[in-house]
Amino acid sequence: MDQRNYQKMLFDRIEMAFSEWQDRESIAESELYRFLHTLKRMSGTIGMDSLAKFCSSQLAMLSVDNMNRIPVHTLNNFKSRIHRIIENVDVLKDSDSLDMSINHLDDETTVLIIDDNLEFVSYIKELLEKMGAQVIIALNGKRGTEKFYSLRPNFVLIDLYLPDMTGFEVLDRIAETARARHVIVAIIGVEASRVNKITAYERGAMDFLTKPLDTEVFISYLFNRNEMRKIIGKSVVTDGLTGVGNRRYFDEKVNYFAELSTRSSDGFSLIMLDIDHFKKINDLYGHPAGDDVLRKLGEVMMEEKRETDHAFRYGGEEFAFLLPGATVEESVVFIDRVRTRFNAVVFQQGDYQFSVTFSVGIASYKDGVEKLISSADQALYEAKRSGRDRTVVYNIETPLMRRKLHLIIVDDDMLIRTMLFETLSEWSLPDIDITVHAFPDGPSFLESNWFCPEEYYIVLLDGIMPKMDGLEVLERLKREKDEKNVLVSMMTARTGDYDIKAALWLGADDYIMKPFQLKDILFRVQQLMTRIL
Ligand code: GH3
Ligand code: MG
Repeated sequence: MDQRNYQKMLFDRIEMAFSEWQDRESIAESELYRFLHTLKRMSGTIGMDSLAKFCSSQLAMLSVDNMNRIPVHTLNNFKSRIHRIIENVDVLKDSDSLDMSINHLDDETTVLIIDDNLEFVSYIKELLEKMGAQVIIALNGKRGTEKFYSLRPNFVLIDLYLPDMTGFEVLDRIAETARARHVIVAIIGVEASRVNKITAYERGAMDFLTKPLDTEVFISYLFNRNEMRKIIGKSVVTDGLTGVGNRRYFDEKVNYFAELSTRSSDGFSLIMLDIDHFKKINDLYGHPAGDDVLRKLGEVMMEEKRETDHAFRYGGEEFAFLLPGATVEESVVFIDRVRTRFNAVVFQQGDYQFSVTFSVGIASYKDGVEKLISSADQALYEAKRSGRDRTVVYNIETPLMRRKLHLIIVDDDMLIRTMLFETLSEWSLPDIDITVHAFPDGPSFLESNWFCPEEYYIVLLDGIMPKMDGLEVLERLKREKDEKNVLVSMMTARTGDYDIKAALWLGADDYIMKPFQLKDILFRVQQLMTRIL
């Protein structure tokens, strides 16, 4: 459904209200207020800015608490003004994208901001998103550290004083890994004293930025560091932590082998390997212990492979082998050997000992690199789904389960719900089944038996709803289902910092301000999808 249809729905709603008032003597001022308020939100959402502006100007003169009655016949002027605006509707085209006046960062740039000053954070978030970057927010050091490891940002901006620790303590937890991954880490502080700067550099920050930030200086700083990051990235082929090939090198090699096998009859296999319950290891024993596990796995991989095989770190705790000339059967034998050795390793952490397993998906090259990777990935997903610590070989005859992504809209506003539902329902992805669900309120969603542990969820949650407030829904969701496969974006119409802050504290993964435009929502959902899948 395009914007025009939503406008039509909106016009119908306006006409419905007008004709209903027609039959009455008078209406309460509060009723008119609510009508204009809804109209303002919706017209903003679908790009009818002049109508939104008109509503704002009228709202300024009214009060929601006022029980005054307004005679209906005095509304004629008001109605004709709305009609005139509607006749000259300013349709916003989909191509009118975000403000492009500022230069673009590439869309792989992800910035993590660890700071509890919401005014600052939302300002930077908006600025960076306009420039095309992904932005992740953490309001305290603990969450910031977790997000650093799980979402692998390219930039980290850390406030000097956080509610649970200092920025320096965050540095202690991430600096080594950040360095190995060429992540740009900066401390941001109001107190740019000599001692603070020296401590920041000593403990692993690359930069010390002073608050308040000068926007222009900050933008040129970002571009400068981003260029440097890219140049370093291009020249490095090994992963700093584990010593195996990095993701960029994997991309290069897999394309090289694909090219080779189209010219000769030499096939090759891809093994994708993912550590089981790695998050628990981090949670129980700390990230340095997690890093030890990764290092050890890299070591075993390098020792077990043949000279002509290649080992890579594909993502956080996901690794890969490319085995030229190997059949899938040979690949299974090979990975069993790696598995036996790695499972036998006993990790020592203080008084605790633990061992670690991994799951594997294997596919052999047939038609294209993309297909190869998605086949191995699907097989890996099946290995996880069927119990972990095992190998699954991709087989075209027995199609494996496709990943299921659910987009859930919880909003009491029927128009917004319908609009989002219909737009999101038009989406499709090659290897993923997308289902869209819409609920009018929190309880009907929470009680709907919506969750299945092996599937993926993005919840778009309205902030203000009758029956159960959006924040309460969020709180229950995070309390009951704080899973990596459930992401929540809070759609908040409230302007006060408090609500966004409360949402982030409760664990919202993103927020979006209402009134929003459809394209903004789509952009955000797309970003969340890359985060979750
Ligand atoms: P599953 O068995 O389904 O794979 O569960 P999992 O816990 O292994 O997977 P999940 O994706 O939930 O967690 C992956 C974790 O890996 C989250 C992230 O914090 C951690 N991680 C990613 N990169 C690093 C790293 O370089 N060092 C450390 N210590 N942890 C990392
Ligand atoms: Mg894992």
